[in-house]
Amino acid sequence: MIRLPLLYSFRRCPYAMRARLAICASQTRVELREIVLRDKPAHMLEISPKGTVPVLQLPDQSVIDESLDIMLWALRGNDPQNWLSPQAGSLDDMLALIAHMDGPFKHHLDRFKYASRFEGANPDEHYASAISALRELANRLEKTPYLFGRTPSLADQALFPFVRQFCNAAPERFASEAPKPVQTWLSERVATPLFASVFGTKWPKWQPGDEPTFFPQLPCD
Ligand SMILES: N[C@@H](CCC(=O)N[C@@H](CS)C(=O)NCC(=O)O)C(=O)O
Repeated sequence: MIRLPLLYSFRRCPYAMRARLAICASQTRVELREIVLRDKPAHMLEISPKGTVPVLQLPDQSVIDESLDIMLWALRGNDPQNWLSPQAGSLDDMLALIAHMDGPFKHHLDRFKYASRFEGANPDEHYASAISALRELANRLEKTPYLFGRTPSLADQALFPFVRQFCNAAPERFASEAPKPVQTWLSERVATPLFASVFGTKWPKWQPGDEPTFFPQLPCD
């Protein structure tokens, strides 16, 4: 029997979402184990003690437990839509933008969305700072339909799950305050069949002994 990579995932987590997007786009198949964050499986913690999803264990037992590394692993294996070779700019340019958004933007997003968990956080200030970070995306999206040119790339796919999370934290405010090109870009990303493939199914929580669940269930568009 051919062993598939094993992915510990959580459907709503934007980091896990970006990993599933790249797994789909690279036509990779994995065994998916859906977890809940408050009750992490012992095997997941054994192979990745830091306790975050996504975690990918390869058939040779090696482990990749950073979402961006999982994207790069999948796409370096097969990249039929050229996510790693954008039509404008380079992979390094995309990684720099992703790092900026994973850093400051996510920092402000969390302090807006979960203000009560951060002592002294002023949600309005963090909202404004997150909107400023989105202006950087808007500057690009005013020139081309996607962040690095005329076709979607790694940067679009790695980042929209976080912008979606920010939008969903306060949809009306996002509609009035977020830059319009970012709103259009986000609406288009979440309407794709690819997004439906990674988010449209509600997987039951995995328990040891369960029959394997394969992801994707069908080839992704
Ligand atoms: N840098 C990690 C971050 C992953 C992460 O923080 N995932 C969240 C869920 S969205 C998590 O697992 N948090 C652990 C917890 O809440 O217990 C990555 O890119 O994979």
